[in-house]
Amino acid sequence: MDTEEQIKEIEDEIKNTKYNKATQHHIGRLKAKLARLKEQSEKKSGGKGKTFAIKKSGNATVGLIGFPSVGKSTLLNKITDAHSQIGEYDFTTLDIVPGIMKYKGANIQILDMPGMIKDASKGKGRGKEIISVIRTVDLIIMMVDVFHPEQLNILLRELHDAGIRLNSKSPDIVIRKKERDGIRVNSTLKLTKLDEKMIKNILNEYGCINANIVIRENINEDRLIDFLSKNRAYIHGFVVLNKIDLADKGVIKKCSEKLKTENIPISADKGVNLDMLKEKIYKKLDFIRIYMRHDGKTDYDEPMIVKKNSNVGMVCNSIHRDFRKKFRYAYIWGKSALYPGQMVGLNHVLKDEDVLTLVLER
Ligand SMILES: Nc1nc2c(ncn2[C@@H]2O[C@H](COP(=O)(O)OP(=O)(O)O)[C@@H](O)[C@H]2O)c(=O)[nH]1
Ligand SMILES: [Mg+2]
Repeated sequence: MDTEEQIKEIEDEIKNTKYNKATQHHIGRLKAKLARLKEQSEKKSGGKGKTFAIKKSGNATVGLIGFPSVGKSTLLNKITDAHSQIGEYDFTTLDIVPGIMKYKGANIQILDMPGMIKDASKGKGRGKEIISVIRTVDLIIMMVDVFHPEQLNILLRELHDAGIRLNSKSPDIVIRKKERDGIRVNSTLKLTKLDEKMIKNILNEYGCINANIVIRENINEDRLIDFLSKNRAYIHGFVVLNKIDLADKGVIKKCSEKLKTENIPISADKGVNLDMLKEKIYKKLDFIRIYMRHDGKTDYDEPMIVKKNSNVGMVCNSIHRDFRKKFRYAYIWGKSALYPGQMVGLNHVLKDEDVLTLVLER
């Protein structure tokens, strides 16, 4: 039996087994096995086939996904400098088209992805290639047709099956492997969703026999498996409802309520709510502003825009490749400084509105 057949068999078994006290440990183990097999199958197919070569640029990258013809390319053309082909038939956009949106001093790269369809994560419609790019973005926008709110569940499922965990943090767990003594579980709070036996079963499935594990949230088996899997990506995302120019208020409201994910109604074609959308993208990306100071003068007009929790080294990188090589030290004023004009190195983590002077080798 090849890997794909094994995956199918286990998926069927999970679907057909009633979850109760008697079966829960077995199901937990099956889920872990399934995650392992999927990892293997991904590794195998990873080498084959074309991948999209997307050059990242700008201060952050946003992936725009959705069914064919929901209006992704129309939106990209409206809010960025790109010229993506727009079609009245499906699958106009066969490659990923990047565009840059300039907003509040930030250059935000937006990727118009080929239409996502059901089973993309299994490789349909170049799904695997698309997904490998989505994993690397900073924010995901899911575009849904206002008359088809059901599209969202399919997109969410595809992302989930591809190991992308939307709007959640990586599990708060620490594992330390050791030589013997089996698995010892410590938790800082009461675990109500899984017991020690389940934890051990799942760890064993991942080849972990001797380890101390510290769990700091009330996890279930799925979160534990997420933690142990290597291919998980934790990314923020929200929904845009497009083509609201065609719908009356009642339809829009109903659609918006139906979606449990945060959403914003727009018309890409007629340009409705696009400023609101830009502001939301900017806010979600969580940028900070760094004012550069040279020769005793601070440039307050054009801050450097970098991602939250960036350090001095990352700022160097975003100015010029050579800056990091030539870096000697930096001076810092503002919220991240212990005192004004503190001398710091490349690893110093910056805060919003810090003032920074870089001292380089000549
Ligand atoms: N009425 C209306 N039509 C739109 C809107 N956005 C896109 N369209 C139309 O929908 C079709 C598909 O658009 P396109 O951007 O190519 O979709 P994509 O496949 O998601 O990239 C085109 O005919 C667009 O003109 C919108 O906000 N309102
Ligand atoms: Mg398109």
